[in-house]
Amino acid sequence: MTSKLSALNEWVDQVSAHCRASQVHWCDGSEAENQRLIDQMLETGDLLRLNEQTHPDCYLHRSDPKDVARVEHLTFVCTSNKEDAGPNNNWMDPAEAHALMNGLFAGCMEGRTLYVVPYCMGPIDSPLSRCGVELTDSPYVVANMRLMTRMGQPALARIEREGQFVKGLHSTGELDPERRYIMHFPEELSIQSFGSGYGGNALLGKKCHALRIASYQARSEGWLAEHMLIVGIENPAGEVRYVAAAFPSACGKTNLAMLIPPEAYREKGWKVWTVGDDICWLHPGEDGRLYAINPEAGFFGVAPGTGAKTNPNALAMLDREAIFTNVATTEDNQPWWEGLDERVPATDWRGRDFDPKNGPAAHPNSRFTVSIKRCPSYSDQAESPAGVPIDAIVFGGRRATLAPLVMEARDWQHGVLVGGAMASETTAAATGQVGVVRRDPMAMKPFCGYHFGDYWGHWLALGEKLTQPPKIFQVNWFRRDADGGFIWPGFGDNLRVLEWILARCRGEVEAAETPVGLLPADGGINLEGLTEVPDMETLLAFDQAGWREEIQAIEAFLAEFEPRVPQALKAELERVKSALH
Ligand code: OXD
Ligand code: MN
Repeated sequence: MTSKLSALNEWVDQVSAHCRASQVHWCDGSEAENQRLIDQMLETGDLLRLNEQTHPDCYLHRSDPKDVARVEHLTFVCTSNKEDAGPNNNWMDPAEAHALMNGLFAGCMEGRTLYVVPYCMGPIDSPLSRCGVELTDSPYVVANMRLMTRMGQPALARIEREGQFVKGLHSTGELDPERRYIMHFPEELSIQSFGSGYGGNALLGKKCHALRIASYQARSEGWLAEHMLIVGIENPAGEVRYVAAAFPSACGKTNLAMLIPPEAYREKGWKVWTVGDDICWLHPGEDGRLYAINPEAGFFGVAPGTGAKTNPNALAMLDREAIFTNVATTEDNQPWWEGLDERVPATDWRGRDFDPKNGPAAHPNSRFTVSIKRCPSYSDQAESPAGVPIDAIVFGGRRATLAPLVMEARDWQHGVLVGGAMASETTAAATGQVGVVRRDPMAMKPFCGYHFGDYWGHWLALGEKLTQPPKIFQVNWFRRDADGGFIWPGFGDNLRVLEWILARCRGEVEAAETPVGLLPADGGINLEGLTEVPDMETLLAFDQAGWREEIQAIEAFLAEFEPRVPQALKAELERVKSALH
C-alpha cells in the first residue's frame, strides 16, 4: 500500500528541485527545533532579542520597509472560469499564473533551506478542522506558523490519516514589490506566494488558506469561512453565550475578542472568554444551530493602539514568547508602539534613532504574534472539537456617520443584506489609501475566494438549513462628533452593546422598528457606571435622508455583481427601499 504521504513527498521533491533548495527540513514543531531557528535568525539579524528581563523569549523582526502589509492589488484568485472569481477578486488564468509563478520560483531557494511546515487549522481532533502544508524558505514564517497554527508532527499524522491537505508554496524571493504575487488556485486547493514576508501574504495558513481557499471549499461542503472573531460572554448567572463578529482589518477585533467588562459589570459577575480574534469557521449542527471553531492557534494582532485601557489582556500576554514585527523600541530595548504608554521610544521601526519628523515610531501596521494559550481570557471551549454554538452574528464597520451604534436585522435574509452592504473606512492593514469608505461585505472584500454573488447565495442557502439561526446585528463603534472625536467610549464598554444583543437573542428586551432594522428602544443600552454619558441620541438616530442615499449606493454596489446577485437579496433590498420612501 502506498503511504498517504507519498503525494506530499513527491510534491516536496519536485518543489525542492525546481527551487534548487540547498536543504530540506521537515518541521516537527518541537521546542528544540524552534530554538534552533530562533538562534539562527538572531545570528543572521532576522530577529533581534528584546529585553530579557522584561520580555523573556520575545523577539523583534524588522521587515523590509516596502513589505509591511497585505498587497490586495497583487493577490489573485485563479479559477478556470474568470466569472467564478467575481469582480471582488483579481483574476488570472490558472495556466498563465502557473507559468508566471514557475518562472519566479525557478532557482529561488539556491543557498536557502526549504522548510516543510505541516499544519492543522482548527483543533487537531476536530472533524471541522482542515490541514495544509506550507513550503517556505523563511525561518520567520516557520516561527510565526508555529504560533499561529497547530504545526508539526500531530498535523503531519492527521495528513497521513486523511491524505488531503492544502498545498502552499512560499518564497520571500528578493522582497521586490515588482516581483510579488499572492496566487490562489481554489480548484486545486493550492496557494503560491512570492516576494513578501509579511504575515497576511506569507503565513499561508491565515488569509490564504483559512479564508480564501476555505471559503471556496466551504461553499461546496455547506459551511462558511469568515473574517470573524469568536467571543463567549458569561452573564452573572454563569451562562456563556457565543457571538461571532466580522470587522474589517484593524477595526478592533482583537480588542473585542478579549475585552475586559466595565467595573459595574465585573462586580456583578460578567466575564468574557476569547475563542478567536480573526477567523471563524461556521458549521450547521444537527440541532439546527450554527457552530464555530477558530482555525487559528495564535494572534497576529495590530500593535499600535494596544494599551492598558484598550486591551489589558493583550498586554498581559505580550511580555513573553512573542514575536514583534516593525514595532519601535525603548532605550532599554523593550518593544514600544503608539498607544502603549507615555514613554518616548529610542529607536523607530526601521531601526533609526526615533525622530517624530519621520512619522510614527512603530509602523501603523506593526504586529505581535503570540500563542492564543497565553491569553488570560482564553476560553476552555476553544479546543472543543464540535465548536461553540453561536447565538449572534455581528457585522461591524468603521463609519464616522450614518451607521448607528447597533441595529438588528429583521431575519437571516435581511441580515445577509446588512452584511453584504457593509462599508468601512480603510486602514493600514493593506497597502493603499487609509480612511476612505469602501464597501466591505461581511468584512470579506479582501478574503472571499469566489464571486460575491455566489457567496451571498451560499449565505442565504445555509440560513435555510438552520432551524435555530443566530440573530444578525450591525454595530459601529466609530461614530464621530462635530469635532471629529469618537462618541462611543468603545473597548470594554462595547459589552453594553453585546448585552443588548444577547438580550434580544433571548427575546428579553424591546426594539424600535425602522425601515433599515431594529434599534434599541429608549434606555435599551445599559449605561450604568459610565462617568460621561455619550450622546445616545446621535448614536441611535435613524437618518431617513442619509439612508435613502445609502440604499442607492448599496443598490449600485450590488449591481456590480450581476448577473449573480441572488433574487432574494434584491427582493430584500426592494423591501427596505420601499419602506424608506
Ligand atoms: C489581519 C488582516 O492581519 O485582516 O488579520 O489584515
Ligand atoms: Mn484579519
